[in-house]
Amino acid sequence: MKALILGITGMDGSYLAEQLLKKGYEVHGLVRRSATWNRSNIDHISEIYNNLHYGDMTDFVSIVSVLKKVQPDEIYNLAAQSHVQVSWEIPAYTAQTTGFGVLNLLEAVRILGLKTKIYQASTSEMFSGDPKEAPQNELTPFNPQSPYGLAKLYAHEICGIYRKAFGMFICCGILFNHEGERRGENFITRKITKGVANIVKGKQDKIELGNLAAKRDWGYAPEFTEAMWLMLQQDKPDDYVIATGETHSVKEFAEQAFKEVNLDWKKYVRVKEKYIRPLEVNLLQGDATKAKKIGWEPKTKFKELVKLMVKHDLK
Ligand code: NAP
Ligand code: F7E
Repeated sequence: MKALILGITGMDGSYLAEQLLKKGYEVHGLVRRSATWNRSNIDHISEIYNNLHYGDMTDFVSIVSVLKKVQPDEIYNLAAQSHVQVSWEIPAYTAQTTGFGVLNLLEAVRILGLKTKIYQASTSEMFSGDPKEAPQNELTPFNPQSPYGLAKLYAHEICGIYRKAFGMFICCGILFNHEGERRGENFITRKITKGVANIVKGKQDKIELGNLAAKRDWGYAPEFTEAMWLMLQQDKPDDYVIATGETHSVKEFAEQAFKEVNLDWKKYVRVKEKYIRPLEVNLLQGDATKAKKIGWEPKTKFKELVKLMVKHDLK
């Protein structure tokens, strides 16, 4: 089996590449040209050195060219401008990459006449986060609160339309927040765990954060990337919520992370206006009952997740 991972240099892409190689796949990846090295998450995976192809989701020609060359059995589209707050600063670019880029991919597969199965990385940011709607499942109405959420909703809906219209095998995983040792350092969990480690090492004296009240359903990324693969192994394509079912506030995450090193979070955390978003998704808590039916269940829960991330950053 041959898989192509779009977004292979990101957190999920790198975990998924390792997992697919273990399952015996030939793994290919799309990489962007950048002036500085952007492959630190995959540098250790020697099996894919010769299978990395330059391209960009906004560049249709490059997508067609890579697909024609690789002819994959499965495509995992994890490529996106994935930062919600940044999407307020570059809304048009976010729409082009995270939204319209997916249309480029679907059209390329369709025009080339490939029978490739496609996984699309949908997100809980397509929900409003209104506490009255929690826990959210596959039937909860979408109502995004950011340019990122809206771009992902376009991608999600166009996948559904191509699945119905052209019989394409496309699965969308509506994944709730998932974190890990390779999480980008400007997402809240890693910002906190890295900050805690830096405070212990004497490299930083405080952590500046935005909304401490927002609640998220945080899981462990390698378990979530396993769910992506599982979806594509089913007889029929479908959409699935992937989540732990637990919800915790940003404040609770900070409190727990500082507890790991016996420090009081209140002495080190400051609220800074610039990290508060124009609109917020207040409460996310996923109901992954449907995914359970295909054999997926979360294993790592909140405290264990905080512990493993703090431990990693203390090294
Ligand atoms: P990430 O670490 O930010 O990785 C994003 C990947 O997309 C990187 O490899 C990046 O390449 C690539 N990329 C960005 N713009 C691109 C473009 N125009 N063309 C080609 N590649 C591009 O994201 P992640 O946390 O692993 O998440 C994976 C996917 O799941 C994303 O689509 C994200 O939106 C979605 N998602 C994430 C979560 C979560 O909690 N992590 C939850 C739900 C959905 P560079 O390295 O070159 O920047
Ligand atoms: O924020 C609050 C912030 O940036 C989580 C992406 O992977 O998951 C991620 O999106 C919460 C929000 O993730 C800071 O306001 C407070 O309520 O870690 P985050 P996100 O926005 O939930 C979804 C499912 C995705 O699909 C996305 O790709 O934390 N918060 N203070 C802060 N957040 C950040 N980043 N920085 C702060 O200082």
